[in-house]
Amino acid sequence: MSQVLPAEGGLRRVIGDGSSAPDGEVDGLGSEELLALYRNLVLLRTYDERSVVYHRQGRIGTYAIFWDHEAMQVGSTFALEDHDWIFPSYRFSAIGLLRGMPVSTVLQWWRGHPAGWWNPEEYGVASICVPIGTHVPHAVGFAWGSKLKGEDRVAIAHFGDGATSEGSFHEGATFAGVMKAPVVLFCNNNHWAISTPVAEQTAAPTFADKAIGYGMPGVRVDGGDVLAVYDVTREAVARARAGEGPTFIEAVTYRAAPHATADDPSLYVDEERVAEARENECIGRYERYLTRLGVLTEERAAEIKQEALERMRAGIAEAEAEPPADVGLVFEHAYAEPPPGLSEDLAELRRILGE
Ligand SMILES: Cc1ncc(C[n+]2csc(CCOP(=O)(O)OP(=O)(O)O)c2C)c(N)n1
Ligand SMILES: [Mg+2]
Repeated sequence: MSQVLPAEGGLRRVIGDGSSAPDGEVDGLGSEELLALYRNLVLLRTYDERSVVYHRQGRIGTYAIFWDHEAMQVGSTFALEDHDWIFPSYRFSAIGLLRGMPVSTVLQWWRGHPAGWWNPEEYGVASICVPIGTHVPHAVGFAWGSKLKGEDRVAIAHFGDGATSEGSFHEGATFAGVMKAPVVLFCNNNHWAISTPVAEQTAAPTFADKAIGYGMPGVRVDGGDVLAVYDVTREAVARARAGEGPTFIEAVTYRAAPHATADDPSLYVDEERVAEARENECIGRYERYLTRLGVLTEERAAEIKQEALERMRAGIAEAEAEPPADVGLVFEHAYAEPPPGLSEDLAELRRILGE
């Protein structure tokens, strides 16, 4: 097995461009696995594109778009065992679909319906984390705890470039290094934290350079190359499982969509780089790779896209068929001993809602 190199300058890449950059390959992936990766990429892309439409139709709330971030989610999840745990940020909200979570569950999360919260043990996927970086110590603590219990589990935490400026990231990474926790710190460097560019986020040459300060290897990978992401994550997971401790992965991409449905990036984004990123988006690249390999035909690709679309249609129908949640839930579980007046507030709310 190859070694993860500390803070490589260049990006790991497997998929070529069909001309001057040659295609590589990854050990252990036959055509069935290569197609499974493709199916998962398409599922996430379809989820994302439909969600933007559902948002515009008023059927889900504000939504954090992950267009062209699919390769990072699919490649890294494919490198895990089923009993390993994933700690996602809001950017990777639908990563549970790769673990068999129903589409309707994730849609309900974005609809603010309690049915959008799942039991993490069921899928090995923790709750979607909205506060930036606070799930990094959770993932590290989970991994360290698993190690103490003699379990064979690895945890992976997904966060953005901006999250590396947070205290939670620092605390989690410090702890992971010192305790040799079996964790993978997966940083999606999409060059933006809403409108803050990476140059204002750190003075370090790369985010992977930060790893050395925590005593762990840092590796940089092309975040749009699903096979390279799989490969680096697989190495990091093997390292963690072998008791050698954490790895920091910097997966590099350029955010080609707004931060979320409430954002207007035309005020700050570099349009030329967006155009370049859209041209080179991760699914098209992988489709062309599979076609060169003779693994994918146009008909097969069309069938896979149709299947994903049908899953989404069924998912939104299922979500919308669910009765609205009881507003009383907002008041429950907040206090062990509810303060006086809370029951009056609930009664007032019920009156306003005509219940
Ligand atoms: C603790 C905290 N501070 C601020 C915010 C507001 N906020 C939401 S997304 C975001 C940017 C995060 O950027 P990055 O970590 O690069 O992740 P990306 O959105 O690019 O995936 C900020 C500052 C928040 N959610 N939590
Ligand atoms: Mg970012």
